Parts: sequence; structure tokens; C-alpha cells
Amino acid sequence: MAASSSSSSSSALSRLSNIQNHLNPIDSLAKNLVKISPEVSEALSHGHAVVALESTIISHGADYTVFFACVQGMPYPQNFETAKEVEAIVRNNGAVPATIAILEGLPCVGLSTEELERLAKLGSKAQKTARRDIAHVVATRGNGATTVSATMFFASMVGIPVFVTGGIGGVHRHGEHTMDISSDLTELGRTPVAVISAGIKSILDIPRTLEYLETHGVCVAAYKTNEFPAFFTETSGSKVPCRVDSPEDYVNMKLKLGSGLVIGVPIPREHAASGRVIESAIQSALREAREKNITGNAETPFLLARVNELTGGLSLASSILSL
Ligand code: PSU
Ligand code: MN
Repeated sequence: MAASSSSSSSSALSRLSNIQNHLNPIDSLAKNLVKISPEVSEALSHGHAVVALESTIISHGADYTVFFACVQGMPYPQNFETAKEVEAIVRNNGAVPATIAILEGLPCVGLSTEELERLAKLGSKAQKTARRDIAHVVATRGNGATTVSATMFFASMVGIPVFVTGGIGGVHRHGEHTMDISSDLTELGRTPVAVISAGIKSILDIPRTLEYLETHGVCVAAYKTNEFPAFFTETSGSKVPCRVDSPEDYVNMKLKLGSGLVIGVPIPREHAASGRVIESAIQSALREAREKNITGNAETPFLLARVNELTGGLSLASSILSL
């Protein structure tokens, strides 16, 4: 009697939990569809600091590409070395890195060294995966390098509140005509993850990006400065609505608003001079592209190649990548 009642109550419980999973698809996805590495899983369960990292910059990194005299993304093995270095920086600061990517259809939070190398070797064969691409990459068991939007999505799903990257997407120059606005911005409006970066990618429109973030209710802050940083330079001419001067300031801003937060951290002083050289080359290349009427998807390869020529490419690589 006792046995049968307990078994019927346990089957009711499992039915209930199925229904709850159905009602809360994010939870069931997180449990069944995401592979969390043992190291990240242990850190999360003990409440230790975990920092999410994206994988598009490993396989398609454009801003980094400028330094490598090529336009297809940072080549292997430099991308692998850089990815490991970034993880080491997170570790040296007392947190656990969680690089996020989709490998053979399985979203992975925290990659082993072998998995990181696999992704680095795939390079641009890994699909650039924004939020809209997740379903397709998973369904076709593809390999996906996650952008800021997809990385935020998975970080939030497993409970990682902080994500560090190089440059986020934004409103493209001429975005008012093309409507080319990165889904990173809408993701920031709907997903409660703090994204710490050097600003937006260097070829984008900063004032329009800040307007768009305001529309979506995203808090934008800058670290120890009043201006939003411009990736390669400390100043951009665009003021931020708030400034944080310490990690405590950031913690105090963590209200449960349900949306994301951007914190722009300017290029370190010791790299500022090289940064200014690159920024002025970008501005010249943009002027040339406008004069020669190079637009659409021909624009970025043109800009990267031109910036590379104007800056002497590789000589700058070493200085920035020692960051
Ligand atoms: N920084 C780079 N290269 C990149 C990116 C950043 O140097 O490719 C990626 C980031 O993953 C960012 C994405 O989330 O570009 C935005 O792409 P889009 O503008 O297509 O939304
Ligand atoms: Mn786009």
C-alpha cells in the first residue's frame, strides 16, 4: 500500500516536473540541451565568479584581423593562442572562464582545451551564430561560433551574469538606410547579463548605437571615464549616462530590471598611441570607401585591407595583442 502510494506520487511528481519544464522551456533547455563543463558547473554551484566569453572572435575576429594582414578572421594557431591567453587573464583574476560555442549541435558553456582548439581550427567554417541562428545550428548539428547576442542568451540560461569581450555589435554606419543593426543591441534589452567591452566594433556608428540602446532601456556605463570608449581610443565624443569607478559601483547597479548592461572599458594607456594610429587609418579608409562608393558587404573587407596597408599591419599586431 505504502509502496504503491509512493510510486504513484513519484510519477505524479515527474509528470508535474515535465509540465513545469514545458511551461518553462529555458529551464528544460538548460538542463537537457546545454553541456556545461565540469569546471564551470562546479564554480556555479559554489557561487564562485564565472566570466562568459564569446567564440565569434576566435573564428571570425574582424577587429583583431586588422593586425594580421588578412581579411578572413584571425588564422590558426594565433586565434587558439589568443583564446587561451584571454582565458588565462580571467583565471589570473580569480574567476573561471566559460567560453561559449555550439559544437556538433550541442551548445557548450566552458570549453576544454581540445574543444577550444577544434573551434580555432574550424575558423570561419564555424557558422557565425547570433540569436536568430541558434535553432538552425542546433537542428543541423552544426558548429557555431557565438556572437554577443547568442553568448548572452546561453550565459543567462545557465546563470552567468558577467560576460567580457572585445567589441560588441552596434548600428552600422548608414544604418539609418540599411537597417543593419546588430542583434547584440536587442539582446541587451531583453537579457540580464552585463557585457564588459572596449566599446562597439571600430567601424560602427557610436552615437546611433547609444540612441538605440537607450530605446531598448539598456544601461550604458563607462569605466573610470565619462565618455563611451571607441575601441581603439579612449574618447569618442559621446557621453555615457553613467560612470563606474570600481567593481562595487557595478555591483550596486545590479537591479533586477531584466535587461542587460554595457560597461565600456577604454584601451589601456600604454596602447593608446597605437590605438590612435589605427583609429585615424580607419577614418581615412572610411572616407575612401565613401569616395569610391564601396558599400554593402564589399565595405568591411575593403576597410580591413586598407587599414592594414595604412598601418603597416603586423607591426601593430604585436603591440595590441600583448594586451
Ligand atoms: N569583434 C570583432 N569581430 C567580430 C565581432 C566582434 O573583431 O566579428 C563579432 C561579435 O561577436 C559581435 C558580432 O557580437 O561581431 C556582431 O555582428 P553583427 O554586426 O553581424 O551583429
Ligand atoms: Mn548585421
